[in-house]
This record gives sequence, structure tokens and C-alpha cells, in this order.
Amino acid sequence: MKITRIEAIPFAIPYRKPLKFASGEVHVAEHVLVRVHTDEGVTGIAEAPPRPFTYGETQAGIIAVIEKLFAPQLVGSSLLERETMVALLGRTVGNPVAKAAIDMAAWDALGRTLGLPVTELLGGYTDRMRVSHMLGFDEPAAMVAEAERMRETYGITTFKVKVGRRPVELDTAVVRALREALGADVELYVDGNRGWTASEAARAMKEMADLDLLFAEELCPADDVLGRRWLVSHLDVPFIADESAVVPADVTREVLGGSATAISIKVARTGFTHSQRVHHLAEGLGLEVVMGNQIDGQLGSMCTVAFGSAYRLTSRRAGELSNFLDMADDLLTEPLEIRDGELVVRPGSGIGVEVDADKLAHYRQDT
Ligand code: MUC
Ligand code: MG
Repeated sequence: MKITRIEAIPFAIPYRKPLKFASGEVHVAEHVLVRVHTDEGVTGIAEAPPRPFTYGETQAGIIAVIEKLFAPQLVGSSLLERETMVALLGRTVGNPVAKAAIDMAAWDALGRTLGLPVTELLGGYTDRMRVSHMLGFDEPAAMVAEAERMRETYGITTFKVKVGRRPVELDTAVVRALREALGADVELYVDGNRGWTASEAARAMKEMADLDLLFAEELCPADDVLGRRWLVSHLDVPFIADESAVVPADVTREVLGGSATAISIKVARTGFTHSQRVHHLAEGLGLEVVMGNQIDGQLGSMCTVAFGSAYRLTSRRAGELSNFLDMADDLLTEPLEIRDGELVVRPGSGIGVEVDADKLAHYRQDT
């Protein structure tokens, strides 16, 4: 069970439709496939989606830090020494997405070695998650049409609407149009990616007070400390901390400081090992949790399903799992299928998915 090699392979797959939101936009999935090899001939896989506008990492930076720092530190470790590996990775500050991909690939390799699904090793609560679809910036009619198509084709009935534009009416008009077109039965929530000030956010939320929103996420920056605390104290829906609360210390700080009342867990930035810590903390604090999407491909989405299905708290709410639908292609041998609004864990050991060698050869950028 010893790690012999860690590969970091850049690949690029275009989006059919770019995703736009207040802190950035994504046109091409320029991700990194991470492969952890062991002395028993097992290979674990995971996907690292760089998000420079959120965590400062780039595709080239993720490859460099894995090849130059992390791989030399971890080669020789046993897959069972997960805490030791986390400690070794923790010697380097930052680089959450690179660290998370190594962690998840090591868990995948462990599952494959033991012949057990990772989701069962993690917790085994259920085998599926309801899917929430994230709607990027567009005109109201186009966003309504996309939501209707998602409901009709995939049975999705929960939607996260990207907001944070100016004037705020650009976004409140979209949310109103969605509620009017989709009716009372769908779940709607909004994510501002820190685009508004606290007072703009308060005005927008007041304007949407009759739209029965489920949550509000990162409407203004957490660094506007008093403004955000004031906003959160005036809202009557849970306020999700996403990019402002990555690790347990952030969650503790934001929640105890009154700047958040719910959290998003994204395995793409905390892997499985740190996501477990965040989950346990959230459970202890009595917080609602949403499994978030870092604009993941299918491998990353399956990692989210594996983690989200493992616990009652993370599987209670719909998880953000459908953005891979906007990609022109993917790497997996068997594409993920959303049916009746759900994604089900793949049977088999590890994460339960395989990379198609021909597709990887086509999309990889290092050959
Ligand atoms: C989200 O929930 O914010 C946008 C940027 C990112 O890192 O994740 C997405 C979705
Ligand atoms: Mg968010």
C-alpha cells in the first residue's frame, strides 16, 4: 500500500456554454488529472480544477507544486497514513486544490486496494444525492429556459442562481422570473461570490423577500467584517459561507463571528480528509451544509457524490453536481447520468469511475 509515484497531467476540455459569475468566468476546463500509483500496481485518480480568482492556484502552479514539493514528500507513505500525509502537505501553505486532489486520489487508491467503495469507507449513509443546478449570468429568459430544460431532461428541482451584478435589479429580475416560471415547488437560492456590498445585498434580499429563497451564499465579502455581520443578522434565511470558510478554522471564525449561519463543503478544495473535519465541525455546531461545486468535471462530481452520500448532514440538501453537463466532453469511460434529479454512487471500489485512455490522450496538454 505504499505510494510509488504521483502524476499531475494537464488537460483541457471546452465548455459548450461558459459559466459566468461575480468573481470570474470559465470557458475551458483546464484541469489537472492526479494519479497516485502504489507498489501493488493500484492507481487512484482525482481531478484538480484550478480557480485562480478564488484560491490563487493555476493549472501550471498545481502541476509544479505536486511535482516539486508534494510528490517527493509523499512517495514511500502508506495509503493508511492519511493523517501523516495531511501533516506533510500542511508544511506548505495554500495550494488547497492541489492538496485535495492528492488526498482524494490516495483515498481512491485505498478503496481500490481494499476492494471497497470510498463512500462506504467515509461513512456509508446512503448511495445517492439530489442534484442542484447552478445557473450562471445571462438574460432572465435564457436562465429560465435553462432551468426548465434541466427540470424536464434531468428531473432537477433545485437551482442555485448566480447573483452579484450591478444594479442588483439585473439579478432580482432573474430570480423573480424563475419563481414565476417554475412555480412554488422548486427550491431556489442565490450565490453572490462577494459581488455586492452588504447594503446592496440587503436591498436585493428585501426585493426578493416574497420569493421563498432557501439560502443566500457569499453575497458580500467576508473581509467587510462588520457589514457582513450586520447583513447576516438581518436575513431570515441561512447565509452560506463558501470561499470564505474553507478549513475548520475559517468555519469557526465566520460562524462564531456571526458572518455565516451555514456552510458549503467542496471536496475539490478540502479533499476527503479535511472535508470530514469540516463536516464533523458543522454537525457539532448545528449548521446546515450544502455540497458545493467548484465547476468540476465528471470525476470531481463523482468525488462530491461519494463524500456527500457518506453522511446524513451532507446528503440532506441537494448537492451542486451538474455543471459537467455544460462541458463539450469528459474523460470518463462511462459518462455520469442524472436521473429523476439524482446522481447515484457508482458500484465498485474506490470512487467507482475510470478514465478513458483515448480521451485522456486526446485532451492532455503535455504530449
Ligand atoms: C460557487 O459556489 O461559488 C464559482 C467559483 C468557484 O470556485 O466555485 C463556483 C461556484
Ligand atoms: Mg459559492
